[in-house]
Amino acid sequence: MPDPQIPPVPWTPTNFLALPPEQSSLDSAAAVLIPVPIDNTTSFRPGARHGSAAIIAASAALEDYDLELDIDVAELGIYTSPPLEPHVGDPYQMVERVRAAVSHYATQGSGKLTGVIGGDHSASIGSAFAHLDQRPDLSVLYIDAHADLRDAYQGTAWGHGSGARRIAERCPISLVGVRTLALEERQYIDHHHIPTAFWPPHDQSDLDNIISGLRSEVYVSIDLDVLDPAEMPAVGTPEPGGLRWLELTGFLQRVCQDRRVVGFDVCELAPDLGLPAHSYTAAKLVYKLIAYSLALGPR
Ligand SMILES: [Mn+2]
Repeated sequence: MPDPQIPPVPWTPTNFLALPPEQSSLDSAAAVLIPVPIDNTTSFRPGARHGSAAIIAASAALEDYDLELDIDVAELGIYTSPPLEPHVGDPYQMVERVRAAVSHYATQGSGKLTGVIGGDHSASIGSAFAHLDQRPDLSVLYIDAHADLRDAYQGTAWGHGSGARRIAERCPISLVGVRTLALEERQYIDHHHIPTAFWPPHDQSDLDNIISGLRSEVYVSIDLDVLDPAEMPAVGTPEPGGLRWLELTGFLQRVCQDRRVVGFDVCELAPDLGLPAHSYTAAKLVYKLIAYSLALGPR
């Protein structure tokens, strides 16, 4: 029996959004987050291995109440898994490790929205594959400053420069935000008719066409470098001329209203390359994606 003379100790939970057990247990959660602290395939500036921990730490400062949607996001229930152990011997083994972790939670019928917090963007491959294993009719929406369509880069076919290519070999993929790419990638887009909204878009219809081309169930992969470096410099490969925060969240809101988002990843935060505000921005993007998917979308 607790001693009524001793007040309960107010521990701060260390999960996403610092939720108490009743809002963060796996049973009660509508969303699952899996931290994947890897950056061994990063090609320019490393540091994304610290991204997931920084996002979870920053998320403690987010308000549970979301003004835009007028809902309490904590009430949705969010379970944060322990961080996945990196495999640094072979990038393909890491893909398989992410695939196994996501499959563990995203089983058919669980109904839970399953998200990966990177880590470098190679985490998207295993995560998307896990969903595709169970939902072969999925579309993948790949939001990134880069096309990630190289067949291989720096000696591996399973690194962060080839994520969209590996996914495109298995299912329809649409790209948004691309503003730099190799000739090989440009030719792949043209030859395979990959729907792509380059940035800046020609007009609003570019994004309308991306959404209308998506199947009813969608996996969303976000490389934070799609944002303009003015708002998100804490990434390994910053690229000028990107989306602003309101452009990205406005687009995601439309996607989540029109399609059933079943899984996602948010990758490439390298917190030591930016300010605390940038980790907070990344945490808020994860929060918005969960809220839009669960509160707005068909489920
Ligand atoms: Mn990128």
